[in-house]
Amino acid sequence: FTRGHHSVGIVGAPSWKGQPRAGVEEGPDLIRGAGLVEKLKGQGCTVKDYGNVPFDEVASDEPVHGVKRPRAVGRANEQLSNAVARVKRDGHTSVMLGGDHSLAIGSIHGHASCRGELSVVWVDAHADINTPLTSPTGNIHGQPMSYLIHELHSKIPTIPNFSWLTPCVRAKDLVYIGLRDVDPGEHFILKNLNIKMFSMTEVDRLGIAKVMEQTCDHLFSRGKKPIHLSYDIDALDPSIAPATGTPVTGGLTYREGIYITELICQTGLLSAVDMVEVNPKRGGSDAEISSTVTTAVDLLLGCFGRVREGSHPPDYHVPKP
Ligand code: NNH
Ligand code: MN
Ligand code: MN
Ligand code: MN
Repeated sequence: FTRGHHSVGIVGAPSWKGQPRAGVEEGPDLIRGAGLVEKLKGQGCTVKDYGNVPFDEVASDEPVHGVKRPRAVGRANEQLSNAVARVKRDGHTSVMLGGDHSLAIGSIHGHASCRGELSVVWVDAHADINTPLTSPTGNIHGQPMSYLIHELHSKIPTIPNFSWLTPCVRAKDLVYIGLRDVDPGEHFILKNLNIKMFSMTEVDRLGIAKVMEQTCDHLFSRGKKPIHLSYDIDALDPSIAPATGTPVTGGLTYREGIYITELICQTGLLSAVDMVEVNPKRGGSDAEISSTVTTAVDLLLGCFGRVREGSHPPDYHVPKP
């Protein structure tokens, strides 16, 4: 009675080390605590929760090429890649709950290791495609796409605990939605590799319906690949999702954010989702935290068949008096 039957496998990735602000590691349990599993089941999904990945401790982790906490982030992503690969082998659509956005490295790599070439839809205020050498901060959550893109491979220096990682996404298979805070090096890369992007300017110009139409046209023009949706909660406007590490004003409305998930669900190609950067310690009040977490849950429900017009079971009958 929703759009098709979805079998969902949830992996929690409670790590903050791709950025400096504590609290984002509480994301997975907070999102579960808001009833994600129950709500997915309530809309007809089969759900298996694989729990949180038990990330290894890393003793000493000095910066390398300016990259902060490389060994912990590298090892965590290797573990996460294996966890997501298992979810995919078991036949589920993978849902990775972060944690910071550096965890997309392991999530996308694990997904690609089972399904081959992917389309990636990256919904974010930020492009997260700095190389270690263009990064203004050294935070790996601003870098994950540069490690994953074939075309950038020669620009990535050797970083400890990343030797397991090989690029698995083509520049033409990536689409950005929601950008409004892009660093100079990132902008050069986006233009140079001709990566499809819908910044907030395009969302304003076209409206979200055309943005999604053109996103699908772009991705499907070279055949249909499984979709990896990587959703940074900071894509949404801080008025709805304030509890996040780097809020940027002028973001997606709740309705635009939900519309993206409804259209991705409708493609029938959604194969993995990341929901990242929910950080309760960055919320100014309980109301701010709960609005952020509720929005994250609603976006995930939209990925798996919830539609705003409502729905009914196929055998539904209006009771006779
Ligand atoms: N572009 C900045 C950096 O590379 C900020 C990235 N912050 C994010 N990305 N929250 O989604 O550090
Ligand atoms: Mn991000
Ligand atoms: Mn972001
Ligand atoms: Mn669907």
